[in-house]
Amino acid sequence: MKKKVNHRQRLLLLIISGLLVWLSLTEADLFHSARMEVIALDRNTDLQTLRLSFPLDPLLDDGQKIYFLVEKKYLEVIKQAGYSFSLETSRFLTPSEPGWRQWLRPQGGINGAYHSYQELASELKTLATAYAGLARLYVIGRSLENRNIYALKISDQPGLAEDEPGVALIGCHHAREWISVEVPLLIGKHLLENYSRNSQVKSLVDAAEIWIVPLVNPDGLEYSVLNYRLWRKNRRLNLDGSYGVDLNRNYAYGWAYDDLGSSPEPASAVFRGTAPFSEPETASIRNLFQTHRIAAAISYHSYSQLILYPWGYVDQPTEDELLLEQLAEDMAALIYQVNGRVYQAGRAASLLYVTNGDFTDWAYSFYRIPAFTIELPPVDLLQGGFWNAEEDIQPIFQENLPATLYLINWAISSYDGTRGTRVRPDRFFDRGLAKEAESIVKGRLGAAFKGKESR
Ligand code: 0X9
Ligand code: ZN
Repeated sequence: MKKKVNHRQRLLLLIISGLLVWLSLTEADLFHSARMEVIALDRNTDLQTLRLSFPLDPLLDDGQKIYFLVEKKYLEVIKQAGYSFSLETSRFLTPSEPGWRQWLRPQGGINGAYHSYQELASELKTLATAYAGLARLYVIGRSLENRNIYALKISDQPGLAEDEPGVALIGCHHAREWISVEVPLLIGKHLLENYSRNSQVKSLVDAAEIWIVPLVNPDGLEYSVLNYRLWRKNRRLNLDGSYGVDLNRNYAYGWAYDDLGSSPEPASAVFRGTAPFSEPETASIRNLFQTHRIAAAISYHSYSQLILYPWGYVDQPTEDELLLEQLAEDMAALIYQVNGRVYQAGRAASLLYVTNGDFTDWAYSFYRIPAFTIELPPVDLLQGGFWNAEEDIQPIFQENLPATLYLINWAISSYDGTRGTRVRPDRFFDRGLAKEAESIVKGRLGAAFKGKESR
């Protein structure tokens, strides 16, 4: 009996000490336990071949070196393949770095002022109830783990599909980019709270249908909050046992165009999935676009302070380069006026890097609408990367507000009901896609777009 008690006590002690160790883990420990390292390579290295050969997650380009996040298990093979790199993990995640703890241990719970899936769901429900005459909450799809993908529709008659341009404001394709949930959410909140006292807001809400989709990747966000802060993809269990599809490589246009802009390797941070729209999360965005006349879109990401427009899959101009460039530059100027932060405007493939299967290439090509990726602050990893201080949520929202209102206004003033009706089959990679685009576009002209919305 005595022995048994001792055994139990020991077990309890073990559990308690285990818990204590777990609670005292810093983010750096978690980072290490996830078996990731940051490596830096000289800019002159043949990065194309390297990135084709190993799953690397680009983090930062400081002008001399390029930094990548990579699983530890690849380090030796990369070395053996003749690449020289330096290990930089400690530089990025040193608990003694000023401000570092503050990013990672915000007050108000593990994710501080940022919204988890549940917190977002209840905030959206509260808004839809409080502003029933202006907002309706729709579920446009469900994630792999069965979470709702919410879209808050803001318009003067939210229950009706009117002949008005739709504007889609989308956040969090990538789990670790928490700020990208907050910006579209706060923009939606601003429209609702200011409708009755601000004539500019009223005229935009009256004449457009604004779709706020703050969280495309709820499973990924949950994983980032609870398990691994730097998680990027969704939570698909892949055939090789690895997890995740990069949702911003899973759209149909130019999908799998090459292995540089996306990867066929399931373990890669930019794995494109097994087929276009293989993921329910991206399919929910397709669903929204198929059933509504979206005339302009912004997909919020972080970080880098950029406003990017198609093409992303090749460094070539679209037929609407001048318009896209003009809109992006106007938005950048409006952003600059608020807090003096510079967001560079440019073509995605040339200003950042090539991607294929991303949201904006698809939205532009299928619907021929202006579609932008806005990479929110900070400007680089040394300024915090994916960690934005809680106090920066408001300023980042504030600086993005006028630019977003400007795009909504543009969508209204240029709307003639035909945008999205000029798809050209010859611009598609395969005939299946061309056919799909044609039928969608025909549908967009039909009466199905007007009338009562179902939730
Ligand atoms: O890689 C992405 O999906 C986006 N950057 S992020 O760091 N937020 O992951 C950029 C997408 C924009 N498209 C291109 N650069 N082609
Ligand atoms: Zn992103």
